Amino acid sequence: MTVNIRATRAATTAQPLDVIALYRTMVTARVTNDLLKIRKTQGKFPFYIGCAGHETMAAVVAALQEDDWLSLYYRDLGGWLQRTGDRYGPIQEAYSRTTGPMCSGRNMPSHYSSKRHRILPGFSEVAGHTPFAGGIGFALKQQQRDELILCSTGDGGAATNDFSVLLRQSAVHQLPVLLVVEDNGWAITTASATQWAGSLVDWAKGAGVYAEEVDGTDAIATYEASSRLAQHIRSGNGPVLMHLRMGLLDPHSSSTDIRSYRKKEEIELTTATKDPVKNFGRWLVENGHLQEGDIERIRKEIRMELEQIEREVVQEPEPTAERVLEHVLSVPQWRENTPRGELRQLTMLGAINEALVELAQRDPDFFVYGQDVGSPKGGVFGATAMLVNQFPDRAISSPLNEHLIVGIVAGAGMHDGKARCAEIQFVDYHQSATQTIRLGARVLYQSYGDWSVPLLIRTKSGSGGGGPISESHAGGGAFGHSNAGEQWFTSVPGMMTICPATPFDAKGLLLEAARAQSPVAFLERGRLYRSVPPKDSDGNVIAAMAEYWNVPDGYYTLPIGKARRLRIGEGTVKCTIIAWGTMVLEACTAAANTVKREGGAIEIVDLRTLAPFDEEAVAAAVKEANRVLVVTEEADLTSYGRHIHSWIVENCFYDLDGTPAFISAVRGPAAPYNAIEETAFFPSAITIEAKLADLLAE
Ligand SMILES: Cc1ncc(C[n+]2csc(CCOP(=O)(O)OP(=O)(O)O)c2C)c(N)n1
Repeated sequence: MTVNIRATRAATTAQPLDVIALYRTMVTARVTNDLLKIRKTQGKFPFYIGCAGHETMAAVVAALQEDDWLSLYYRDLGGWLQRTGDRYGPIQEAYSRTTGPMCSGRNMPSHYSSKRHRILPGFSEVAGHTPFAGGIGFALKQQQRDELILCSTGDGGAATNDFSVLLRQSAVHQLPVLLVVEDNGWAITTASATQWAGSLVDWAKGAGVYAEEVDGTDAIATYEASSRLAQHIRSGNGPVLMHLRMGLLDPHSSSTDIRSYRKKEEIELTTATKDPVKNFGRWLVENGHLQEGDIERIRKEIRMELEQIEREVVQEPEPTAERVLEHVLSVPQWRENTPRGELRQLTMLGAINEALVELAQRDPDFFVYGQDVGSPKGGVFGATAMLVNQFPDRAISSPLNEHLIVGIVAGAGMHDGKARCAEIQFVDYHQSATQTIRLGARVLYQSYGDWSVPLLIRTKSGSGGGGPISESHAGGGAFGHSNAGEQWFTSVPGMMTICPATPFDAKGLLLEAARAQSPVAFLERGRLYRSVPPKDSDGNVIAAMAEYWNVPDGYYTLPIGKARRLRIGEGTVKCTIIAWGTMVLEACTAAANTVKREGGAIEIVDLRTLAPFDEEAVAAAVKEANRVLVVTEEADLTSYGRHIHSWIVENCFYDLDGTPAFISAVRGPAAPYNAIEETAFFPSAITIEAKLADLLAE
């Protein structure tokens, strides 16, 4: 039955609403909740977290358009049902069946997600989804769409850094975002008074986001407010926060005993006054839309339907063990191409500048987002200077918040499946964004291939502040500006890590990385930004490397996951050095000096892609040389370099005639600023040459 809501309350722009359909959806949510709660108790599956008290989210979603986006949290079964009409999905996920539309049985129940229905993946990390929602909002605004995104979390979720990031993203860029805080008074056992000081509405308004408190136990009031607030956003008035006051009718989850932390009287009062399904049923009867007897009849009907659905679902297949590694990572299929453009000698910075302009030329939606990137200087290192010059609106300066940057770029990528570029000034500072990066990398696996997060993160890493490698020391990057960084990204499943050593590779790999569907960390070494080809100690340029300073004009790509094998000297290969980034240049110098003195050849395997690395090339090089040295500029702790070293020990042991050697930075927290101490911190051509001498003498 359709009711013109305008007639029920004054001064609202709400559309006519089918109140009976909405009621049935809310009852379906409650009955599903009650059924699954019991099944968990009966030991049918290990965990359940419910929606009882939060069914009004169906009314919030009902007030939106079908093409609006949703980013829901685990209490939003009502929102799921209202958007999708799918009653099977929640039961399939509870029983972890492959048919589950959210995670194909891979995640706990109640992690709502559906690309088809524009529902972003939910995470167990409370409010972890919220920075991604800001990115969707950013893309919607960039593309001047009439759509908005609803993003919900609990009162505990409102206290997270992630939610503060969403608030700031929304406020600073005036994004079309409806932030909903579903305040049921509890975050497990902690009362909401602990989550924020004063008023949530005032907090949001102080940040520049219009906010209202709404009675979330009243479906009609919630629908009306949602309609009006959605209209506010759609009219270009910026984001809105809706503080929805509700009650939690069940314990936190199937793992929590409600009586252990809540008083009997409070539970009874909540049940009597804050049950939105009961309240809505009463309203429907009082207003003549239903008879008293309809309430129980509808509940029973729905219960029978759900039990039938459950009988079908338990017959559906469970995942097989064989699929456990499916949808971990999506590496772009490289299309062979021959660079045809004119060759020019460029620095790595020049090559990166060109790649970003190429990307902007080829895709009107591509942008670079990060601190200072939109200034005429083109970011602190000048990597976006050409972009600013040629496409000023595609180099967008951000607030000083790396978490915020990653959320915007990741969410914008999820919007249409195309990577944009986040610039993080120094890799050390990506750390506030770690959770968002890890979650982004997990999405493909978690959603069993439904969602992916194309996200290209460029960042200056390793020694050096951008000066030429020919400088006598590593550049004085010191604490906060010289971490290598690979140890942070290569340990994230679902992520690629690239670290070029030459301008030619930097351009070709950056262009390929922008095609990826999984997140990519693109590590740009500060000492390589303006480097020249390496030389031996007599000042002779090493020809095998020098050619990679010649960069073709125009578009070309290089394959991700392929190393380059460089041979220095002639004759038998005495040793192979596995390196990447700056250490490739240092290794070239060390190798050139060594073969000049001792004859023969030394091979350098420039990994170029660190994850997934080229196992074939490493194994072949070790097999040929029978001696290996791994060089990394990471500190000597658990590191990516140690991983490569251990892989060689495990997989190439019988090809080795000597101890597999390893050189890294020392086991210190970060490179000191003073040149003498800094030089002692990092490996260099000198330390590599000394190690080679030991190795060849073995
Ligand atoms: C980042 C993070 N910290 C802690 C937890 C453990 N945890 C799970 S739910 C929850 C409470 C969330 O409370 P709230 O946001 O108010 O939502 P509610 O469950 O009350 O609806 C906590 C602390 C988690 N999952 N994620």
